Amino acid sequence: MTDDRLHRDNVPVGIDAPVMPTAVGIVHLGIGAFHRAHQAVYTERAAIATGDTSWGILGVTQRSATVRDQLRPQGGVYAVLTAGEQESSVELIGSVVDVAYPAEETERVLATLAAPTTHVVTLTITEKGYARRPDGSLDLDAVAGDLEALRADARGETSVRAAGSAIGLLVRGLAARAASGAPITVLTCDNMVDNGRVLERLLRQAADAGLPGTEGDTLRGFLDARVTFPCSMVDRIVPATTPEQRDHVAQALGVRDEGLVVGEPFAQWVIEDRFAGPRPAWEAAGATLTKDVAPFEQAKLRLLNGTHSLVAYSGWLAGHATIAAAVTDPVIAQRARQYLFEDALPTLTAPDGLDLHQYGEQILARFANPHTGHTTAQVAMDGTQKIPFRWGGVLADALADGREPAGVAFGLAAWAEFVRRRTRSGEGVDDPRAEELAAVVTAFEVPGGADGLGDVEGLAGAEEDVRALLGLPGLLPESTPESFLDAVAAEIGAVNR
Ligand code: CS2
Repeated sequence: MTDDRLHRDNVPVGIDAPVMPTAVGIVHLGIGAFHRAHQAVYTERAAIATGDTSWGILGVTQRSATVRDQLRPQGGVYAVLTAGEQESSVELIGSVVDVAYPAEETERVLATLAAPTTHVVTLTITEKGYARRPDGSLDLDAVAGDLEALRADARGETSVRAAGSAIGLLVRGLAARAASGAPITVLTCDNMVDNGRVLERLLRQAADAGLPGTEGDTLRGFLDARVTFPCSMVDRIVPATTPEQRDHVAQALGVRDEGLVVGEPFAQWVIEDRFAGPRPAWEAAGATLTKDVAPFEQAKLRLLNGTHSLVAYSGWLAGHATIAAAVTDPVIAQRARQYLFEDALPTLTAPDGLDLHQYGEQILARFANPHTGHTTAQVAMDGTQKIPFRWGGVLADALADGREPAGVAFGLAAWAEFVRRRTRSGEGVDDPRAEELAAVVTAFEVPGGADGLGDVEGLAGAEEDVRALLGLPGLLPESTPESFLDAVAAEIGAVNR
């Protein structure tokens, strides 16, 4: 096995050389695997198609330095392994120029956000990165340190404080840019309904709370006149890269790539055409620019992500490690179809030119691709953040239409059972509201457990736990009737086969 590291100056022969950007035009907040397998690839291909190399990306990590430490020694270059049903391929991506870790490099990120050569900020910070309270407003406690830093920046304090959140970093970067007033587009690529509007609202709340009164006039005026927040829908299945995949690609390339990402062959990007200034020609790489993203976004969130979550929770409970194994389990496949075609699809208006039935079938086929290795545990993360966007709208619309969606009930029972089991076994769940979830679950004493946590695998007390979990503020629409909660409780047996 080779120890030689992939680098801009060490590109293996027999593979297309990556693009060498000549400037940084984009700052990307939240450089995880998804960005590297999606927007960075579109940016690379747009540069190849047009010859315009001025759209290099400065990637910004969130809480850890891992991606910086993977990519900086490689000059930003990494490989994408596309894992198809029939064949796989590897390509090199050079659009990421460097990666910054805010805990150590906030000053550099702020300066790049303010630089006149930067025209676009993109974000993939996941649902929880938006620091929303259950009612959707900005969690001011979560960004308090950043708002303090915003005031310190405004006072011209010379030592720059490290940013503690993406929203905080962004509001400070925009405040720094407001001085020159150069227009900028802030383009969120996270899986949320009306993602651009959500981000704009939170950002304005941060600005108002951080710089109230006349102190904030310049920033507010800048936001009103020079900054846009388009919505966008992104799609590509991108699992966490495994050490085996890294070894496999090292063997194929003859150099080691610590920044390798893996994705399925399918990719889609639909962007609201509302830019404040210049942008890359992403359409040259296959992106769709449109006036109205909402129908695409709704179809994707409700059909793809909603089904994904159902398959993940019920699959995990049935002992399936991967989405591909779960979705080919006949019981789960049947409930996934019920949710997709009977619950979610009738709530949607098809975007122009899209056949929703075909789209639904294609989604199920994509999930069944065993080569991506996407795990049920990965998709099961952060349920409290995802459920309102994926199932909430389907549930509200179906109820308004006089239907109680049986697939949503099954999905919710599977989520609640997943939380109950993982909490009672002591493993816990990966969710920003995990403590709240645990408090709800352990509030009920369950007989039968020597450890005091109760009978984990059995169903004693399950109904109390499940009903209490569904009552979590912000999880289900206000209009949810008691009879639907009964329907969810009635599925507990089915998710525990
Ligand atoms: C998944 C998404 O992890 C999840 O919750 O549903 O990451 C999904 O793979 C992507 O949105 C596909 O575009």
